[in-house]
Amino acid sequence: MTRSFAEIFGRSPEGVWHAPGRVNLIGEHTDYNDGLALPFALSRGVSVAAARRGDGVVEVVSRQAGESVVRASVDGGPVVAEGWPPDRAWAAYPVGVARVLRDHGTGGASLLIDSDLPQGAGLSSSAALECATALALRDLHEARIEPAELARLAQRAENDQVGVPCGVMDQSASLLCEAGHALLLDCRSGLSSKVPFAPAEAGLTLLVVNTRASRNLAGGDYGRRRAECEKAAARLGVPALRDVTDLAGALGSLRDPVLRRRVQHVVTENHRVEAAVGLLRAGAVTELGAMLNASHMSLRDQFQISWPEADAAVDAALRAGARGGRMVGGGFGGSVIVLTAADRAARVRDGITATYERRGWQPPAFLEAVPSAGARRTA
Ligand code: GAF
Repeated sequence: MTRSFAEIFGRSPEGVWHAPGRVNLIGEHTDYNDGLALPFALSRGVSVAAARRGDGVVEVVSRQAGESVVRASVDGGPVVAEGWPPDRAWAAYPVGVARVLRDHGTGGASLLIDSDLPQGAGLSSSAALECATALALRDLHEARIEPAELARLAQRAENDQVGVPCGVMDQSASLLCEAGHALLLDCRSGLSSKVPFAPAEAGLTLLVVNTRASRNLAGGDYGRRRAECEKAAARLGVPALRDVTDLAGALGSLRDPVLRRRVQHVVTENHRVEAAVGLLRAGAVTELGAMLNASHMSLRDQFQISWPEADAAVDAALRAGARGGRMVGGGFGGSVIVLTAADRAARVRDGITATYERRGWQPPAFLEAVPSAGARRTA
C-alpha cells in the first residue's frame, strides 16, 4: 500500500491501520434496542494507509472504487444532505467519520483504502471502513479517544453523515474484539467483556456462507424494523425493548400482531445471547448449534427478515449434519453462519452447494471464520 499511496499522493504514508469485518454469533437486532450481542472479528477487513493534512481537507482513494480521488472538507455538514453521486457514495463513510471526529481533535488526511471483505455480504464492510478511518485519524492527530467511544463516534458518522440508522454493534466488534474470543456487548451501558470462542479447539468449524443475495442497510427495511421496535417500546411504556421483563404480559397488551412478533424476537434473542455466553463459558461450544437454530427461526418467523437463499442454506446445512445455523446481520440478504463438526464441513458445504444448484442460484461462497483481533495499527 505504501508504494501506491506515494504514487497517488506524492508522499509517503505515516502509517497503515486495519479494521476487521465481523460475524455476529448471536444477538441480532438487539443493539438498537439497548440489548445484548455477541459478535467476533474476522481476519478479513479494511486497511487504510494515511498521512495527515494540515488544511482541513480529507482526500480518499479506494482500490475497490476505481482509484479516483474524492476530496472534501472536514468542516462540512452531513454528507447525506450534499447529494453525492452514486459513484462516490462509498466515500461518505470515511469523510463522514472525519467530519464527526473533527469535534474531537482530529483534522484532514490523505487516505488510501483497500479491502478484502466482500461487500453486501453482511460482514460489516461499512463499519470496517469507518473504524479503520477513525483509528487512523485518531492516531495521526493524537486525539485521546478510547476505543468504545470511537465506536460510538463511527456509529454516529453512519447515522448522521451517511443516513443509515444502524446500532453500535458492528463498530464495537471491529474496534474491541480480540483473537480467540467473541465480545459480549451490552449496548445500553456500552460495557463489553470477552468470551472465549475458538471453534477449532472444540473440533468444530464455523462456516460463513455468502448467500449471494446482496444486502443494503440503506434500503429502508432495516429502518422500518427499528421504527417498529421503538413503537412497541413506546406502547409498552418502556425506554427500550431491553426493559421488557414480562414477555407474556407484553404480548398480551399489544394489539398489533406485527409489533407482538418484533417484541417476541428481541426479548427472546437477548435471552439467547445470555444462554450462548453461558455455554461458551462452560466449554459447551457444540451446544451453541441449538441457539443458532432458534435465533434463525425467530429472525425468519417473528422478525421476518430472512430471505430464501438463507433459509435454504440453513436447511441444507442441517440436513447434511451441521449442528446449527442462522442468518447474520441486518437481514434481507448477506450471509449465513453454520456450526459443524470439522470433519463434516466438506459434506455441509457440498449439501448447500447442491441445493443452490437445484434451485438454479449463483453458487454460494464459503469462508471459515476464525475469531480474530480487532482494529489496530499494522505499519
Ligand atoms: C446491521 C447493523 F448495522 C447493526 O447495528 C445491527 O443492528 C445488525 O444489523 C442487526 O443485528 O449490521
